[in-house]
Amino acid sequence: MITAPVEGAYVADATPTVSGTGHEVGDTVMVYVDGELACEATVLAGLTWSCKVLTALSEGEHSVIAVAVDEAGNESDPSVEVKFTVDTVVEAPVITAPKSGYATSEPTITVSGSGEAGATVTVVAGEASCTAVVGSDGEWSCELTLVEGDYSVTASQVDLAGNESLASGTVAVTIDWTAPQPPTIGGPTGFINTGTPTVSGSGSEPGNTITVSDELGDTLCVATAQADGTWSCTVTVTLPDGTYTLSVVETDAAGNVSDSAEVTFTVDTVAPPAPVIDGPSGLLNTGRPQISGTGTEPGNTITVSDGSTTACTAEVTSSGTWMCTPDLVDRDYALQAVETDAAGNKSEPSNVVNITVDTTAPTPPKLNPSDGKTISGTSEPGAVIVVAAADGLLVAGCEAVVAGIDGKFLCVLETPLEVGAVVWVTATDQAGNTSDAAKLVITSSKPGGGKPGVVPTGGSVYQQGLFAAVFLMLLGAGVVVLRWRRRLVAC
Ligand SMILES: [Ca+2]
Ligand SMILES: [Ca+2]
Ligand SMILES: [Ca+2]
Ligand SMILES: [Ca+2]
Repeated sequence: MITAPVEGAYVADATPTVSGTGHEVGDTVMVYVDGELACEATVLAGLTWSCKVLTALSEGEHSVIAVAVDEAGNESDPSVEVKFTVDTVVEAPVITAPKSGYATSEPTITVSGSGEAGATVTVVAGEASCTAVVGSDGEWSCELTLVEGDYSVTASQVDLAGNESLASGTVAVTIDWTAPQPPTIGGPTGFINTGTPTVSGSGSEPGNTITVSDELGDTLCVATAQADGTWSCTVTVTLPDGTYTLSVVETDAAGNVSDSAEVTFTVDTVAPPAPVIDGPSGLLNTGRPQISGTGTEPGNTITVSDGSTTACTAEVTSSGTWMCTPDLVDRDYALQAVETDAAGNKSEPSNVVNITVDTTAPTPPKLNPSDGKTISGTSEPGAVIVVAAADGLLVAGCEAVVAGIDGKFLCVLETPLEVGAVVWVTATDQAGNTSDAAKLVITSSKPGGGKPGVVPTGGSVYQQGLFAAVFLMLLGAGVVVLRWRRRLVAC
């Protein structure tokens, strides 16, 4: 009879050894596999025999019988047929669950997959392992209990014939039952002028999910923390104007949810009304005028501009007024103001205020020779000419004469001056800038006679003393303030 392989055995050898027992020492045993002679053996002293199949058998089920032949050539009845399976192959099992990248806060995970029916699968993850027998459907599963950490889970199997497989592909699994820190929020803060703000932050665990919710708990947007820990998402519904406190939580891959952080801001999409510039306007003899006006909302910013150039900025006071002082060079300006609220909403422009800055004094008047009865000469058109005596007092009849559009002027003295008398003549432009004084010596008793007594200022003016006299004089519709300086003119 055949004692090996046993009925139903799986053998991992394509040329298995068949062995058995006989009845007479020296008998020859003919071993037939699937009806073909596979090998011959001799019954030994212990009445045992064995021989190794000579030609490799195919994978799969086979049957074997043995027939004994004595020295006389008599054949026995065949032995009981034994069926066995040759199996020299085993593939690595496949892990189908969990998928690589799986993270959970549960300490126990079920690992399942496919393998060779009947094989024993061993799953390893770090120090932990579990085993399972592959069912007839080719499926298996077992449970691993793990501590927190990142794992590479692999499986291998040993089939019924004893063939040991290589390891399966690895599956990355994370066990994590620690909640993240609440997210750090960067904004928005204060006033914003959009109802669909972008909420952002930093310092989160890369890959974590950031969820922004309103006071009712409804989700407004969701972000994923980037590799550098930053995140941002734009609110997907339009928030009406108002103040909001949104809560933000961070959820890790294992589903652990942080405490919530809060972000508070005010949505304001309404622009303020246009402000008003009160003044000043017109001709100015300073480059630093105080521009003032009224606004609407205290704290708002007023920007005064000339075209696209900002002249100055101011804040609307609690009383609704504002004032700022620009630095302007001599030229014409058309100033307008815009009011910007805290959310950045800009009003329509204000009224236009035209100003002309003129800080340049005229050159001293050019004086004609004088006979002491009239003073004449040329200056800047429109300038106010003032004639003063050596003692600083204005000369009656010549207190204020306006140069014509050709620049010429002439005044008649109420009391004629003596030959040799000295007067000082200044020109004040329409912006109020006063020239240096020109000196005139009365040189002739005849009009236009004698040598010119005028010494227009050249490069040799030096200031000997400064007499400041303020004269208020009514001129046309305005009051012109003149400062008169006495200067010596070198001849
Ligand atoms: Ca196998
Ligand atoms: Ca965690
Ligand atoms: Ca507003
Ligand atoms: Ca001027």
